[in-house]
Amino acid sequence: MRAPDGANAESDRVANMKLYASLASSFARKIRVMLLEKSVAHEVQMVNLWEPNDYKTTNPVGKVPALKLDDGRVLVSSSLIADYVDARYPDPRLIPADFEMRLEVRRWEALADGTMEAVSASLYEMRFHDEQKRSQAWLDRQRGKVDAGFAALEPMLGRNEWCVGGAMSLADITVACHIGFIALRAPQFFPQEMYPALTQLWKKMEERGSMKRTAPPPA
Ligand SMILES: N[C@@H](CCC(=O)N[C@@H](CS)C(=O)NCC(=O)O)C(=O)O
Repeated sequence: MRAPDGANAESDRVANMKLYASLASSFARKIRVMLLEKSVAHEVQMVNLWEPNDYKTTNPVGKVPALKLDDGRVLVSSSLIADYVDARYPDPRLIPADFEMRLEVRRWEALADGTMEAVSASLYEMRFHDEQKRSQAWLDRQRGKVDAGFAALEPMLGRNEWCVGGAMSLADITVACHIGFIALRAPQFFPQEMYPALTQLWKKMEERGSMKRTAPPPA
């Protein structure tokens, strides 16, 4: 399925690149939101990760997102793609140029991505193993990472309006995309009452047009 994800304003910049995503992926949503915030026109190809397909010819590790550049190279990993998108289309900057601020944004992103990866590991265990074959030790290990991840992020945000500095950045986008997925598909991993600051940021972010246009469908 193809969807014109970015193009609805005359001012949209034209780019010959193709983003591989899935409707539910919060890692892909990070990039979709970035491109929309920057009004960069682009093509999106939705990949059904759970049906047989030839997607490995594009991304050998079979994950979304991937970004095919106009010279044919394919970038994999949302963090690398985010770097590329922000450097190539710096208006508005979502990864600050200042070294310390940049480090903070990347620190937030890595912690939020790592927390989401532990949620994913649990969901894959439940998807691929019947109840009798599931490893409770594995599920407990992942749950410990999720709880510690959110417990670390909550005080980092505290009473601040944004994760880093005085403006929205990739950090806010990453946190909101991952919480958005978890709240919809696996709310047991994010008890909202335990994380009021993150919950408030996520809800504020969901009001943005870029987030509304990329909201994941219910399971
Ligand atoms: N570290 C990767 C994680 C991407 C990821 O885990 N994507 C999931 C969808 S949310 C995926 O493609 N899963 C399919 C698989 O692992 O086979 C990134 O930041 O892009």
